[in-house]
Amino acid sequence: MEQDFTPWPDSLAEQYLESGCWQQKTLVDYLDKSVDNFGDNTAIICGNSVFSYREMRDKITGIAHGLLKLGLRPGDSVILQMTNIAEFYFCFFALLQNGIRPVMALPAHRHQEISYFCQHTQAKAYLTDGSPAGFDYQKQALAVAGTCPLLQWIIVTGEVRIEDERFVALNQLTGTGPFDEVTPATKPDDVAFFQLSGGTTGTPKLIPRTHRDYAYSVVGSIDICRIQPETRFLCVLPAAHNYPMSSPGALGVFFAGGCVVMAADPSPGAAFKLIEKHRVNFVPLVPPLALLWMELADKTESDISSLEIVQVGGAKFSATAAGRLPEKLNCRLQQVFGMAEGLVNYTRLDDPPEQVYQTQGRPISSRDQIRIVDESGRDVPPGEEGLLLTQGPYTIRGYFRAPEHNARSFTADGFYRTGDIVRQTEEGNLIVTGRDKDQINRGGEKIAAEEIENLLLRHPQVHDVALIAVPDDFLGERSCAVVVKRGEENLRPVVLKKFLHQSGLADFKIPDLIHFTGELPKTPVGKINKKLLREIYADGGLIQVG
Ligand code: AMP
Ligand code: DBH
Repeated sequence: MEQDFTPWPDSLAEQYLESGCWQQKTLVDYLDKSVDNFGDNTAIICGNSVFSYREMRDKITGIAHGLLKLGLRPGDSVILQMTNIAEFYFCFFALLQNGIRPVMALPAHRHQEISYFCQHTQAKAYLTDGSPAGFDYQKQALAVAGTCPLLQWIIVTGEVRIEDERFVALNQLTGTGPFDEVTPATKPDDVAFFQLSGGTTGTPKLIPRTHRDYAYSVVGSIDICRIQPETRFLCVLPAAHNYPMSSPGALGVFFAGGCVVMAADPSPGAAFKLIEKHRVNFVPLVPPLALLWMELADKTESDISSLEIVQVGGAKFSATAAGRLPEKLNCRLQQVFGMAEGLVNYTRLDDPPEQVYQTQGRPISSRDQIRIVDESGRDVPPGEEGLLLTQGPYTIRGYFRAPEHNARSFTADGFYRTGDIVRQTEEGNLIVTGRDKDQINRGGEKIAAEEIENLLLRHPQVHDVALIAVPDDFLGERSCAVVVKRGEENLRPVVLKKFLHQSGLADFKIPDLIHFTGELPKTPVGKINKKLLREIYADGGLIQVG
């Protein structure tokens, strides 16, 4: 039988329970504690709308009722895909309270990804934006429904613009209240939702996270990041991503009684205005955004002096840029090296500056176990580079319904193979030095090479292809497809890009560069030699190697 969820071994589970890492509380219980303690505090600011904790609670209760009225039930899966709007969190908590499991799709995901999530989880509903600027999610939902017969409901914020009986407006579904309380239909050890892995294989991987493991990582992060009721957090990264959600993320802010300011537009100009207007003091960024902010900080007319802590994570931030950030943005820097599978590392706010600039920090918990090993799985000597393995109270033991991949991604004793190459300093901090997984990290956006290669191989004029990372000053890495053409006819890069776009792939996964070659170099065992390809194309394919 396909494994939906791989439990922790009993001996570890007992330790986590006895030591108090795992609490008998759901993520909704933590929010409700804030509703009790900080009911009148502002929880969310989104455009001109402001919601106190009590108002947020009412919204959640209304939606929870509405979802039950539609016939959705505990254990059902749904797709949650929204831009940065307050409804995202209302729907998230309403689903959790009912024991309905959202797949945390990103706004950038398109037909290809969404229909796969629907099919893989047999999703019954798809909750999305009704009227965002820029992209028509309603139209996309209709197309997805066409290929996913199990999808019964498409729930949209704003007005329904498509005549189809499966479409319902979120407002219409929930009415205005007052509402009775909804009996929570979920337990601390249940899978609460599915996070997404950047992946390394042909199909995206879903990460089942339980209430208690996720709550532990969030609560631990609140302490480390010093989140308090006074925290004013700007959410510029996609809200569903694990990092702005949980490290400490919006959940950390909600559980501490602080305020989350939603940024619909991630451009620095718009973000700076929000910082000034709402006196934002905390923000998580990815390296390219941090670089952009640093460049524009002294040119902006907005007053961004309220910023106290800027986090940078998701991809390697260079020590040089890190060293400049505090002065440029007049704040403290925290580096974050995390993964949706679990383990999160932070530099601490009172670490000496060189540790904050040069390392990616250390784990949240002393119960996070870390091993740094060589190719044969033996521990490397202290301070040396190796592959990072980890297990702990909030790191998964298996992906959702992926037995073959699980056999490769976890060691026999259950350590997750992160695929990251790191070394550990004497103080215990990790420095990420490389990667041993077939993935491109495009400024924090992860691309699984095999997924794109498989799609390109469907094009009649593509005989063979390898997707590799090439260095980029701004993004850190860009993606480059090296293609061996079939036949004599001309084939232009734009044709392949269009082909991928038309197959409904998220834009960030479309190769930045496409090069044609006569043959792909192979290793002695006959695999494509990506290491050599990366060397050849590092400089735009101009240097000759070997
Ligand atoms: P995912 O497993 O898709 O959630 O992506 C997590 C991966 O992002 C990690 O395993 C790293 O490869 C990468 N990553 C995240 N944060 C950092 C960081 N601060 N420095 C370097 N790589 C990072
Ligand atoms: O890249 C990530 O996935 C990531 C980065 C920082 C993450 O999941 C996190 C913190 O929790």
